Amino acid sequence: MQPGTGLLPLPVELESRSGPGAPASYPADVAIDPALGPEAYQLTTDADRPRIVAGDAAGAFSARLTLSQLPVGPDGRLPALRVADRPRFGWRGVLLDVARHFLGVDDVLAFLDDLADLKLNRLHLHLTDDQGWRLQIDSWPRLAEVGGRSGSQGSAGGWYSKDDFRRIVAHAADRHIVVVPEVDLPGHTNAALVAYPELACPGVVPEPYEGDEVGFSTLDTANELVYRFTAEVLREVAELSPGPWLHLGGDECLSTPDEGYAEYVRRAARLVTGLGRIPVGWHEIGQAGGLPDGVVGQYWNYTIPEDGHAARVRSLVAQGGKVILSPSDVAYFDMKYTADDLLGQDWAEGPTSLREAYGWEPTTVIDGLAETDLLGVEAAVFTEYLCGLDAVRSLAFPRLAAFAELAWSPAPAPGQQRDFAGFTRRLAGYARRWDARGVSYRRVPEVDWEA
Ligand code: TNX
Repeated sequence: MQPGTGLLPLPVELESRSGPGAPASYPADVAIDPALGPEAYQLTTDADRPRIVAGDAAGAFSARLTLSQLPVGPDGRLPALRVADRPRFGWRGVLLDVARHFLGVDDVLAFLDDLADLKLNRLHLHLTDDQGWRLQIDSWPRLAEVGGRSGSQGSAGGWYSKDDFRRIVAHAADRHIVVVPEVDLPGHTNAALVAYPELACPGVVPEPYEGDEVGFSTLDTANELVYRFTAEVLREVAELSPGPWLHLGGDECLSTPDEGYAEYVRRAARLVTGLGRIPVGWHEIGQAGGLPDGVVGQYWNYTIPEDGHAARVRSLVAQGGKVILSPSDVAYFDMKYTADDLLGQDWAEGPTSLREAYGWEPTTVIDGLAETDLLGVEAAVFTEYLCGLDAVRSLAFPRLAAFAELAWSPAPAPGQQRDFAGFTRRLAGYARRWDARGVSYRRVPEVDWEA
């Protein structure tokens, strides 16, 4: 038993396949039965040796995780129980913004361990923005070498070599997490324009940027060189990314003319499908017609949409697209917890409490969508003001645990709410795992942490 925690040893102390967060070799009898469905599992602990039947390898991974999280009695024995479990949503994602404040590879690997322990399965890496470009691109080397030098608030910057990026992807894959790389285009491109001013509109002289404004930068969508740039960058990103999705951004292009925006997004999305990948973009891309079938839109406006936003999502679905929901008033964990906080933003309808992070219902956000239009949900941690892993974690946790439960568990019965009091009791127990691994989290007053 883990001393003092009342829990089984963490995966870190098991004979795990590849280090912390990978409970891959916890002793159990495992069988795969595809009839159970993707990610589903059954776990039975009434005999000497736990038994697992899983729909696939991801389900078996989740089963082992559940096993490693069971409380053991004073005699060191597991409780006898039978769990039949499956996730509500196949896409349970987190966006990590490494463009504003860069995070080194080891920090990203540690964050992946945090996500895996909550059965989250997508890491959306926001790799480029006005403040910095964070990935080596051989055909356009100044992107990293020059665009990688800057960061928010005068931070040092940095960038991932291709080997760095492969390490992140492999560590994620060992935990059944798919990395979704985002190259934010054609806006949010100031760092790229500093590296290659010929991609900017005539007369624009880009300078490194450390602030938190958005919408001021754009590639020149009337310049054919921009399309060659886009094709070469996306090709290299695809080569590094075995997952099915490539995120091309498309948000807040306030300086891009509407027609140029629509043409650019259409062409960039086609480039992605030409690389054998599924294009993902922020929900604004729905305003461009002619998007490829199966395109994915990520919704970032509020749980009660402002004018025009829901229409773009519906337009995307009408073109054969699917939706990921990231309502910023409940799932952006770079927001403050309370108005008194010093750290965090508040533009998304004010602070976001743990209760708000837990209490929303995905199917009611955009009128006219069926649950089958939803690929899933994603939380976000943007980092204009978050420097380093501890800051990211203390804004993400415990809200990300609330999000993970909402992403995994069945919808509450009609007219019912999720049981917040029950969640906070379970959370107090779960937090011992964060304590044991030294993960920073906010001890919000809604939870009795000593219970
Ligand atoms: C909005 S929501 C952004 C990001 C910022 C974030 C800060 C969206 C698609 N873009 O550029 O970093 O707010 O909370």
